[in-house]
Amino acid sequence: MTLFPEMFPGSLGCSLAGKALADGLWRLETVDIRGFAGDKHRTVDDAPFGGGPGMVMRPDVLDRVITEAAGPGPVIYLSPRGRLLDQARVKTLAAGPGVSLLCGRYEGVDERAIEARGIEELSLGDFVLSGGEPAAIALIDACVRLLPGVIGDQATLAEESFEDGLLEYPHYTRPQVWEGRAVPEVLLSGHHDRIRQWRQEQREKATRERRPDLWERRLASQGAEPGPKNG
Ligand code: 4GY
Repeated sequence: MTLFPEMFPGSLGCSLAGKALADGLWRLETVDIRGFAGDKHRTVDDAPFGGGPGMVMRPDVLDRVITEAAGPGPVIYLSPRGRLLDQARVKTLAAGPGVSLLCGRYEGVDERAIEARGIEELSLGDFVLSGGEPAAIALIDACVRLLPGVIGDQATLAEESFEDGLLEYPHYTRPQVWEGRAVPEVLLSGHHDRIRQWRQEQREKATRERRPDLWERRLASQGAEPGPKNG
């Protein structure tokens, strides 16, 4: 549900997601919110009560589009005010019957529409897009790649980040030396146990250094005490 239906399928028409779309492994229906306006000028927004800049999307228009056009599964509004999206939510959505995504523009939507219709609000992160559409495309992409048959190699999915709350290990390919930088020796050794151990250490180091929030959560879930030693 968008004021810019021409933004879809966008990147979802390309690569793995696009092939899966063409193969019928998933479907995308784009609904033009403007088609649910109530007047001849097809008005969907109005000035904010209380003043301030910009325009707000009208709750009556949003109610009509949700009632008449939402599919099976939850209705989700993508905004920086939402709970942070994570891989666990993506997995649940991908396993479900579908999802209806409401894409905001301008200053956003009238809060009453969100409340009254029990709409789930999710955020991709602490930054502001000019509209919900790129976030919707990202959410759909994350779900579609989990659908059976979209990614050929299931090992790729099982091994990746967030399966166990750690970031991925670093990857290397040819050339063996590039701009004076050699590939870590252990990866050329053929010692698969040592390679596995090295990669696990690299994952832990990267998570500790780059995402202390994930590292703390992992320690907490293992019952460790946070602080200078384990922090
Ligand atoms: N960040 N995560 C995000 C976003 C655009 C004004 C409300 C985000 O999910 N969506 O920045 N969305 C805004 C634009 C209306 C949505």
